[in-house]
Amino acid sequence: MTGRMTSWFILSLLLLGACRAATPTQEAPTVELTEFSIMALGTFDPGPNEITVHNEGEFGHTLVIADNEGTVLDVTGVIAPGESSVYSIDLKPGIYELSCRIVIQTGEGRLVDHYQEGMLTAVEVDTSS
Ligand SMILES: [Cu+2]
Repeated sequence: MTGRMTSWFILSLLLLGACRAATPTQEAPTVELTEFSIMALGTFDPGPNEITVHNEGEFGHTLVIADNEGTVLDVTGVIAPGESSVYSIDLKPGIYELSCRIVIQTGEGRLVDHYQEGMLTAVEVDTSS
C-alpha cells in the first residue's frame, strides 16, 4: 500500500468511526438477571416494548414488573440459568420497578429472598424520547 493509499484508508476508518459515534442508537430493552442483581439496559419506551430477559446467573430467576404504586403488571415464569425469554408489555411514561421474587430455603433451613438480596432496580419510561 502506498503512503497516499494508507492515508485515505486511515481517513476512511476515522470517518466511519465518527459516523457511528454520531448516530444515536435506540437499543432494545434488555434485562440481565444474576445473583443478586438486576441490570436494565437499552431504552424502555412509551407504548409496546419487547423486553429480552437473560438469566446470567447460576440459579433460576423471575422478573416482576410493577408500577411505582406497587401494582404488578407482569410476571415471568422461572427463567433457567443461561436461558433468555422475550416479553411484550405496554408501558406508559413513569417509573417501573423490576424485581425477582423467588424465595428459597437452603439445606440449613435459612430463607434466601432474592428481592432482599438485591434483585431490584428501577427504569424510567420517558415521554421526551
Ligand atoms: Cu432471583
